[in-house]
Amino acid sequence: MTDCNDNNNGVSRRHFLRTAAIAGAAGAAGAAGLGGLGNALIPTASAASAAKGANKIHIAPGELDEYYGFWSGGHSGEVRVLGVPSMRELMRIPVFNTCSATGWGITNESKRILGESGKFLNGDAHHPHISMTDGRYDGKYLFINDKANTRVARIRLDVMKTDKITSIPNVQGIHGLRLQKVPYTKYVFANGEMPVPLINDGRDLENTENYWAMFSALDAETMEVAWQVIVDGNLDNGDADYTGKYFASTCYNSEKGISLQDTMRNERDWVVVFNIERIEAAIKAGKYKTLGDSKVPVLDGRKGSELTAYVPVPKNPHGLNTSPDGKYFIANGKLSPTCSVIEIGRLDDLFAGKYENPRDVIIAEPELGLGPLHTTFDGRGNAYTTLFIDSQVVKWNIADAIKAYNGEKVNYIRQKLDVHYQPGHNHASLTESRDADGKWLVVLSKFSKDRFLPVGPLRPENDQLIDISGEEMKLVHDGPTFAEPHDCILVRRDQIKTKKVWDRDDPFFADTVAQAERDGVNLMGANHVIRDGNKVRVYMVSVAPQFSMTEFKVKQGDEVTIVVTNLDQVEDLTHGFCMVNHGVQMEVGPQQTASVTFVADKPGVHWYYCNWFCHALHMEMTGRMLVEPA
Ligand code: K7E
Ligand code: CUA
Ligand code: CA
Repeated sequence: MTDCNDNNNGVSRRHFLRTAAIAGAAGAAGAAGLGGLGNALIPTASAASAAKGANKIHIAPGELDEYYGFWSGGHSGEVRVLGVPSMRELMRIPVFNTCSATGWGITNESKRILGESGKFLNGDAHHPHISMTDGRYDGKYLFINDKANTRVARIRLDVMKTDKITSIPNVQGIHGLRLQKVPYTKYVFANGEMPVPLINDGRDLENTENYWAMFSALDAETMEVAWQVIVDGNLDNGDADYTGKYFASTCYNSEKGISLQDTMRNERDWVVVFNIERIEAAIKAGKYKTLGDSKVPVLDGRKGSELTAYVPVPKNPHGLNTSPDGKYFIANGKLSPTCSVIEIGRLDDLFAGKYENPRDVIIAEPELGLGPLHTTFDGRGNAYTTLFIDSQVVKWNIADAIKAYNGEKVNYIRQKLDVHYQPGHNHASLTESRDADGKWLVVLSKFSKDRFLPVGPLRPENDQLIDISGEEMKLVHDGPTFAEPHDCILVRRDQIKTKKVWDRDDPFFADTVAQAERDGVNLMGANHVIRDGNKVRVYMVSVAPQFSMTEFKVKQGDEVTIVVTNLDQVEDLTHGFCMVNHGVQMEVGPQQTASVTFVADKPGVHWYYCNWFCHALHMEMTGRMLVEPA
């Protein structure tokens, strides 16, 4: 029989998956690996009992969702916008990728934003986070990291377009990315994951003792790197607190190992806590240096520095999450079946040197199951941790976990729910803000296996929606996704305010408007063909279903810039411009100006057409470029 008829055999398939995952991890870990991992024998609530949730999941045709969800696109390099709870995909926002539909990476406006790094056609977007004011989402920006090419990008949420991309110097592989929550998002914090020589120009290749990782802070408005701090080990995931004073990050490679085995040698790695106040004071006092060509001030936060504190936790931790009540940093154990709960209220004393053992700031270390990766919160004192190896989400009570750590006999585990399969991140509605409302939980499962129609060897992932509004978690939806959202963020729909048409003075195309002014061209008016040596700028407007210019003539070898301004003011009336056989395609939204530059290298007749469906006569929305032979 086929896989699909195997439904009542779910238990044994799950068992197989779990065994395979453990075997895989243990094989990688070698003998020292997972042998000592605690038990996972706590009763499991069945996914099959997930019939009715208290929340309404079905969003009827024409109804709107309660939440925006922003999904990172992983190594597709983009960001995706979903409606939650329907899990309908609403939009894709190209960031580190090239987009055929919108012309991201092709248009002049996008190339200016991509800058020099636009030569890279790939990206690896992991962690989307929304700017905050006083610990609440303010809906202004979404920031996201690029692990692949060491960048951080910003998306304007009013138009849902990427508007800044910064390449981070002195580090390799930006992984963890989080924002300052309080008093507002002044800084974007970015973790450099892979240690490299301080000046990485080939002079020092082999001496791994001299490889270092750094913590970077970007100014959220200018997107310039404000400062960096050198750390011991490496940096994985982190989060900021609700006072604005502290940021904490996990380190899985305290060994500064080069091989997998090396990185698992130590029984403990650590959480490093950054003292933002002290870092800012040190910058002000000029106690920094710069490295190589970079002008970014770099501070030394290695062990012994007063800028950082290193708190040992079980080996190779992964996620780090701040509870929405502002009380705890929770480090997820990964190779340890535990989470380590750090009381943020003790950090002042830790930095004042009042603890002999830095682990005294840990006030609970609950045993949760195999492979805890990320934790999220319902705002009611419960935490939800993904268990990668167990393919489960465990709901546990933080206050009870603290009691248990203090020797009381309490069961802090509230429920374990099977998810399908191997979950990475999970994310509860509004969980990174003071407004955590405990309604929905999204679990981003890395494998879908048998949950969907088979589509060849490459399968979708499975983002599952779980109703957490009641005592019991209830699985309500399977959501296949293409490679590879790592993480998502859910925000109430009233917290995002979008524009329906572009403002004519929008900075997104201000450079193109400035060029038109220099050319004496009124972008809203007549056609112009401006020749400037062998550069030709062609200005036209679009009104459905026509381009104002239906032909223009250039010479072979000319560098042609097409500037299209969409005069339509109608909501949702986007035009496009595609020059056939020239690799040129772009979106031109209502009241937007967009431009693209290419070389007219082939003599002859070349048609252009509108590629966004705009009118009954959309097919007829065309024109010709006539290229005279050189
Ligand atoms: Cu995949 Cu947040 Cu990059 Cu964990 S990370 S799973
Ligand atoms: Cu204009 Cu299609
Ligand atoms: Ca380690």
